[in-house]
Amino acid sequence: MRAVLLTAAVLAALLAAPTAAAQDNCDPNYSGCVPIASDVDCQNGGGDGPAYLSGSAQVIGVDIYKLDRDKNGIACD
Ligand SMILES: [Ca+2]
Repeated sequence: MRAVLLTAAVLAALLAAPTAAAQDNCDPNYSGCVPIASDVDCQNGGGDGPAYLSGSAQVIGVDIYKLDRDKNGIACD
């Protein structure tokens, strides 16, 4: 019984995994290409990186990098 539950949990995790690999290191939470990194900051902001977004991007998922400070759906605007 435990093995069945474990298998189900692994399958669910795999199905829920973002399909980011299809987009060459672009984070699926944003349209436009926001890099996948431990942290991403706006190029013109005062953030410490290690990755930066040049220009803006639309938030289509969760703003995991907190790039949309004014919550209007556009990151780094
Ligand atoms: Ca914004």
